[in-house]
Amino acid sequence: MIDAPNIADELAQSGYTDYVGVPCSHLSPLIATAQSAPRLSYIAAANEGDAIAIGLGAHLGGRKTVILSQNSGLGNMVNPLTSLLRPFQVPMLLMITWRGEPGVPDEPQHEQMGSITPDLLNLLDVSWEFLPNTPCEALKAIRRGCEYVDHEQRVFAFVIRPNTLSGHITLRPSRDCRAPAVNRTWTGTSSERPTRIDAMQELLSQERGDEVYIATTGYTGRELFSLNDRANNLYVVGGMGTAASIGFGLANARRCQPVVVLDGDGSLLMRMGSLAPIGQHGPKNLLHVVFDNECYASTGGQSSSSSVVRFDQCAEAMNYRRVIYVDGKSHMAQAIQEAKIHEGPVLIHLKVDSAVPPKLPRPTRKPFEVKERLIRFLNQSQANQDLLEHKDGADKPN
Ligand SMILES: Cc1ncc(C[n+]2csc(CCOP(=O)(O)OP(=O)(O)O)c2C)c(N)n1
Repeated sequence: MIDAPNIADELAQSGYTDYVGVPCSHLSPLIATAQSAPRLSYIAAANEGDAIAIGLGAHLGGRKTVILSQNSGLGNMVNPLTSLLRPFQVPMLLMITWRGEPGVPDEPQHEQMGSITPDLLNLLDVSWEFLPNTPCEALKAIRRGCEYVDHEQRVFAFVIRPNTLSGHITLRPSRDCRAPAVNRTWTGTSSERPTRIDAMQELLSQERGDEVYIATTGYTGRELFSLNDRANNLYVVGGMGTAASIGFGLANARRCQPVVVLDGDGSLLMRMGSLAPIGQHGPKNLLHVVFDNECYASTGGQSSSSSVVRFDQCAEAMNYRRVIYVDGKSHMAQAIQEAKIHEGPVLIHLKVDSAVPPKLPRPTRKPFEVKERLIRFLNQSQANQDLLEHKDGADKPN
């Protein structure tokens, strides 16, 4: 067996100090290590697909993330792996425990996934190897895996057999406090709902100028592109429902960078659980805008189930700091202004008309080019901020 703190030390030497995932009992020693060591961090994602999206957001902010998952969670990762990490060319390290290995007695629910795990990783074109269970070999393997991720800028997975990891398991109770949210409701009549592009225009007209916009799949991203294609935009063309987690990963990695998530009702309903880690970690720099047109406009306008959903109340229940509901054109500008000036996480649930401009263009740059452009923007804005802080410090009398 290998001592989990030794694995964490080796990973830290390659720059991996952040862990995100969903537990497997066989990962407990590593999760306990990540939770207790001062220089490490652990985020409990609601599902493994969201963990990948949080890792992508952190990557935008210059951090390296280890994704922890049981092989059952591979099913939850398939969409973000294929339609998010691949088109955006995002490097990432996965540690996946192997339940249901053929020939090893295990529970019936692990049998099928256990038997296809290596083939599934191959099919997904994810390079992988078993984590050896002798310390010296394991540490060498960790170094190899990290080098692969760095050099190839691709995903690499370690498959971990049960009882490979050891260590003290002190489970830490969560001591997060629930902050009472401020809840505001502005209602008009549904006949005066703005279109999403009008609402987006209002949002952009009130910007500071340094915000990053993460726009969800389909027409939302295309509308943002048509309004203003800039380096601070990310069009989440795949991985439907992951925009909030990507925004959270970035906001968490860059605490001074304002991040605005442009979400849709269909997208958020697909991954509602993603609100919980946002509420738990409470990034102050995150504004989550949900444009609710009560349908899947991008695929032809089929109705969604959001006509009965109050996303603001869901976010309040998930510990967002401020939630705002607005229905009607007349209050929109004021509601957006309120959302923008308060500390996050703020969620604004904006009821919009489902009309979409005709012949909406699609982003002309490839997803990875948009991502690289955004990373350059973020690095520049960090450099400007560092310069400003340095100047401020230099201006202060001794
Ligand atoms: C996992 C997944 N399922 C389905 C689709 C097809 N699809 C693309 S955009 C979209 C609708 C998104 O709905 P919403 O967020 O409400 O935005 P709207 O279409 O109304 O602009 C769907 C279903 C997809 N891309 N990925």
